[in-house]
Amino acid sequence: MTSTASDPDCLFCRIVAGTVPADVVHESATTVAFRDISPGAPTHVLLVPRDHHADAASLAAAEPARVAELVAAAGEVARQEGLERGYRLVWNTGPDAGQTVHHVHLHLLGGRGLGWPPG
Ligand code: DGP
Repeated sequence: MTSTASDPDCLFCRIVAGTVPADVVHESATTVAFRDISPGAPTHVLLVPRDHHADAASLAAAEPARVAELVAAAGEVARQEGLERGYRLVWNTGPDAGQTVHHVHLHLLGGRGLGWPPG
């Protein structure tokens, strides 16, 4: 499944619906942002569209404005979190990138110096 309003078997659709708890830090009509359960940095937030899309390219093809909304929301969360020194945005896509949840999510990482290239 690549695109549908909601997939009852999808973990992040369930977080969006509120049936799985999460530490939500930002919400809009189209976007939800919540803390990663296994943080890789002092700030590690996942930003997702409310509608189910498998990955960033699928979202960009179906609803390009949502991509910009996620990036703008990440900027708001970064301000909220005091990340004046910078932050990293990551879209893991597919198995080689380690994508484990197939509802597109933008990782926002910050709060420490981040190495490059990532592992
Ligand atoms: P990725 O590897 O890019 O698919 O990232 C999936 C992220 O989702 C990973 O960093 C851990 C996070 N995650 C997995 N299960 C849960 C959960 O139940 N709640 C929250 N808040 N995050 C989760």
